[in-house]
Amino acid sequence: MKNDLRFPKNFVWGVATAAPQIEGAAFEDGKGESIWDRYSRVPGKVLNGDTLDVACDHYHLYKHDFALMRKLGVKHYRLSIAWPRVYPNGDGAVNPKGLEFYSRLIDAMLKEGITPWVTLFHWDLPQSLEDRGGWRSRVVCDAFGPYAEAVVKALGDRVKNWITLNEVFCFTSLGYDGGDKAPGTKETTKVMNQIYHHAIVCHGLAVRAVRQHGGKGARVGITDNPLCPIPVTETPADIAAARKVYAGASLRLLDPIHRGSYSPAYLKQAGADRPEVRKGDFDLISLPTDFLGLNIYTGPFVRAGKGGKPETLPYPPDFPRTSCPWLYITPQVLYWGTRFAHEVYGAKHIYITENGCGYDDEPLVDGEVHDLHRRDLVRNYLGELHRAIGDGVPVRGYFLWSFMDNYEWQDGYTRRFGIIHVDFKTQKRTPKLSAKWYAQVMKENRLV
Ligand code: PNW
Repeated sequence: MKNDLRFPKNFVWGVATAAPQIEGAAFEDGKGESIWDRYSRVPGKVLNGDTLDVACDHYHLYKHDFALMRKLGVKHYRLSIAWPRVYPNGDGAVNPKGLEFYSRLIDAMLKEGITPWVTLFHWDLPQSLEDRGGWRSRVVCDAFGPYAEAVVKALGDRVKNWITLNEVFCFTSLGYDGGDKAPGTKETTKVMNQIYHHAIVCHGLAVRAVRQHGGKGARVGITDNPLCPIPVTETPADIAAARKVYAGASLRLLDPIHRGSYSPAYLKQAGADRPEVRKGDFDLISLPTDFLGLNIYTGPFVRAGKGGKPETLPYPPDFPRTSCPWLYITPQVLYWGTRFAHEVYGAKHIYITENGCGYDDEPLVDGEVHDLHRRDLVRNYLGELHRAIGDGVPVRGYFLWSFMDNYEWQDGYTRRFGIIHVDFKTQKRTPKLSAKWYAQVMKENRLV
């Protein structure tokens, strides 16, 4: 076919999940309490009071889940390690059973021919650390370094792809700045800047751990979810305006990681609220990485206003969205989000580590789920990713969020992001139509 939407040879196709959202077994085999275990029990915080206690029971069903992945032709799987399973209190004594579980998990995955992509932190901070200041305090960095080292040492012989942190914005701003994620507090600007600083120090500690203990062929990067503005019109003026908004929104994260210091623009903006930086912090923060992971779901529209000044337009009330109020359907975000990362930060190996959509009612119809909305959304987004690659943006892979319906944080089990349907009463898994479609995409390496 002439206009075949084929992807590059060796393009990495995968699916993604995170430990707290699928594992369950929240207090089994010595696992400690996480801030989400605590937060989910605060009345009114999570829809229906859903907890992470059982989730998809992946802790017990993982072999079954990997067999299902193999059946769909999944070759790459992004998962996360639960910090409180490895260190129940965040630091102190390691829990051997936690490490043993992940060792078994990796073996089972490899047996099915699936390559692991392991995220060291996907939001489930040990509650004990939160009780001692959490991300506000340097105590998190002191604990995260040894945790990252312990995990890389235990699994580094088999795991070669490491992701340091998942979506700093979500576990910092949405957790500590009046948002709807754990621990659900509201801090000052100064504290927020310090929290971001601790996060990027932890990123550096994880990079160092992989370099020191990851063995041959180990690769490491962060997964960020930067604000990804879309130019209203693809003209130089609107593109420049959108790029400006993009760079301005990344001053606390991608910018210092890539430039090795805080920019004058950031320091001016922060003023007296600038974070305390210790000697050597930026040596860690700016350690070279091998790839950049991006979670991209949605983005605002920007145009050049008066004098070229960027203007972010509000979405009109009827702009199409998924069941998640924040997830406006904007396929072009995959084009601009990857292109700006390449242009602004020189990212040379980009992976979309998450993209997908959440819907509420996805009933089984004769043993199937006809999630044509998901199939349509993912196909349109992938078309824009294909366009980016065609324009020379170095995108190397794509992980669909999520392999299966799971615990969608404050939305509990109501919101379904999976391409596999999960009946949370029986734990039965049913591939949705989108799973069958995506299996074909992975197999043929093109949009079908
Ligand atoms: C990501 N926003 O979260 C997370 O990495 C996943 O754990 C999560 O299940 C998935 O996306 C779906 O929500 C996000 O408000 C949460 O823009 C919120 C936002 C973006 C990503």
